[in-house]
Amino acid sequence: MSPAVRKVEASGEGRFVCVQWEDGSESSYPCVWLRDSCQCPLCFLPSAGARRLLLEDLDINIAVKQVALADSKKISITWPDEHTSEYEAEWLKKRCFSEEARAVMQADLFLPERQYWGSDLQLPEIAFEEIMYNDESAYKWLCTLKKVGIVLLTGAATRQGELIRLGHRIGFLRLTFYGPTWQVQDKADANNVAYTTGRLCFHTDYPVLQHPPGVQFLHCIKQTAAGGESEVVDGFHVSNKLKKQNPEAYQILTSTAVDYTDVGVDYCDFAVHCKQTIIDTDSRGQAIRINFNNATRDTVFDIPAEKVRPFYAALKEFNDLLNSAEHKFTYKLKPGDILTFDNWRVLHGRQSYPSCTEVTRHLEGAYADWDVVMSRLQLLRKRVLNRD
Ligand code: OGA
Ligand code: NM2
Ligand code: ZN
Ligand code: ZN
Repeated sequence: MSPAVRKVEASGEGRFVCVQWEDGSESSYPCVWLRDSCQCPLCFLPSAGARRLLLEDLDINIAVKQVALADSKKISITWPDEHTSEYEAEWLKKRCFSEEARAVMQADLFLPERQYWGSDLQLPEIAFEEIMYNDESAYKWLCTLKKVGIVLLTGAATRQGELIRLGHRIGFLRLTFYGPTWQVQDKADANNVAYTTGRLCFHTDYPVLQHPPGVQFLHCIKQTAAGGESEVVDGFHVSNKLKKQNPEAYQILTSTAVDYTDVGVDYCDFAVHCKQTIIDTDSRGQAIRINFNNATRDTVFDIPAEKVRPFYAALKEFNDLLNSAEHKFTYKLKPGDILTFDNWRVLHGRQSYPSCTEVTRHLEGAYADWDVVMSRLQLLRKRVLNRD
């Protein structure tokens, strides 16, 4: 049921339009925003869903000349220059400026709900072919990926190329210097510590990039008999714990810019440098991205000498929390498994495994950006929930 308007009037010397709804509630809209949001073909290009009106042509002191109820589902405004605008009731209701209404809209757009986890994680699992051909399954996959940060896809073919298919399913993959997809296996003269048989301690991939990949896919094609287990930990959950346990350490990790470096040749030659805080936070102090790979952390360290040891102490404390039995979850990938996870939130690692002349373990990896994943998630949601 779409909302109906009972009454509409100008208020605040014509600088606001006040809508009284049939259910008795009220919404107040600033005139400058109403004029800016005019949906007429002069001000708005429907084929692009975008504003044509130029900021140069917007008077920020504008007031309404006249406001009227076109019908119970539409209001119309005449502006001082005789331009007229119409607004649908439902469109207005969604854009109500009350704190509650804004929170509902923001939750719809950004799906901020998080489910924190520790060693008790019940690793969410969906069949790979299900998400490839069924929209409801694909929707469930991406919702869970956003909320929990990790989903295991099972039953993929044990050959290279399945992640390319997965990339087409969401839109496209993120190309990096390691190629469109990359092969994690023991390599001679490895250009990355991941391409050895060594243990990888908890890390996020690619903090040396200014915009590290948001989502990571690891497809197990071949698994070694001994070792090679995967470990994952909820970096946001652990960040909250650190903040409580040692606010000073948290403050250091959220404010110290750490240098990262990666130099070599792969898809093409590269020499990349970047500064990142280990824990990125939003304006409310919430962790929103972990940027930590001990392997690519530069020996160049651009902080005063007396701050160095306190930084290491803070990083050690974070690393200890990540590795605590309470927080980490261990799983050995089987051939055909594709681990999909939030590379901004979940830190991952692997146990070492014996080196051998033949390849005993082979994962194919790929990245996607959250922009692409969230876009697919929104489109699937509209289709599955049958909304437009
Ligand atoms: C990597 C990585 C995990 C593994 O390649 O960055 O973390 O299990 N690999 O080999
Ligand atoms: N690989 C796996 O930060 C990193 O170096 C992550 C990237 C080589 C594509 C590893
Ligand atoms: Zn207009
Ligand atoms: Zn990695």
